[in-house]
Amino acid sequence: MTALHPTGLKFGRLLLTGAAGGLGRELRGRLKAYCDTLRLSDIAELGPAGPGEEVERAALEDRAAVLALLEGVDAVVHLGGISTENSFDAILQANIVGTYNVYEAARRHGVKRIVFASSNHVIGFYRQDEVIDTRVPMRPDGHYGLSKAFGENLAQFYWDRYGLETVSLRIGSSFPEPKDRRMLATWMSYDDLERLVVASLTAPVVGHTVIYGMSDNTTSWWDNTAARHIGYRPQDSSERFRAAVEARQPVIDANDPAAVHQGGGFVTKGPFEENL
Ligand code: NAI
Ligand code: 15L
Repeated sequence: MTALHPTGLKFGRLLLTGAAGGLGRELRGRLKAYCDTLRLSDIAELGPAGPGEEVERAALEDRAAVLALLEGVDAVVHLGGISTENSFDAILQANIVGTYNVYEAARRHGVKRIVFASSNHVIGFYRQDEVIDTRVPMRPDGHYGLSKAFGENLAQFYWDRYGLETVSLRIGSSFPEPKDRRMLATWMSYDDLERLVVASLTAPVVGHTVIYGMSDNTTSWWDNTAARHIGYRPQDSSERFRAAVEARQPVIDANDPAAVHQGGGFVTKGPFEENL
């Protein structure tokens, strides 16, 4: 970290993985205010580097490339990887091997903190009629959720053994607006995403903290009390979209797994079941 910034500390160089994705494209413009140099990486095309940017195309499963990617970096916002359910083999490379490579490179380069994009799918099998905090046992709802559970465990291990700090963001649904009734509970606006990422980067001491990534929604299944020290204060709510969402989507059968579990449709057996 170098100079002081009005909202906290300003970093010398921040690395944003998954920078070509939905959240990455959103954060690309927003994170520049918090660092001198924003290094952007993805397996996909990122376009040319703008002022204060560095662009490095890399596959997360390429250990040597990831080691080079983290050189000279103060902190990482790790969004890269497969972001929905997929085959175990695809998830294994991008999310499990890929996240391991990021942590190992961070350790070797002495990076102090990682903000890790976990997901609500690490707890997808909890029911929608219960409220859970950040300390409940994980109940992943598929290969994707399992890979994020691995990422959270990796973060805990690198904190316990090496003192590398992480905030694991169990993001609900971060899109321009909630797409269905479930997302009225899980939605996080892009402005709140920025608040959450910046709070996670700048909170003085985080160890390994898990926090749910959601706006201040009226319906909520998640309790962030144990993560209060991160200083995240959501300022948006899904409520202004409720009427439109409820008009668009008929009430789902109460016994439909999508209406029963917090992970929604992710909990059902899908096309990616293995037949070994
Ligand atoms: P996205 O799918 O739009 O972006 C992910 C990016 O990672 C893509 O640009 C993709 O090219 C890149 N990527 C995939 N495999 C890679 C590999 N092997 N090597 C390097 N880069 C690779 O996803 P989105 O929505 O932007 O999410 C960002 C992160 O946040 C993901 O890790 C996702 O799992 C997590 N998340 C997002 C939520 C949301 O509501 N948007 C909810 C919960 C978690
Ligand atoms: C996720 O983890 C996905 O990345 C995102 O695309 C949504 O499906 C989200 O969860 C959700 O649960 O709505």
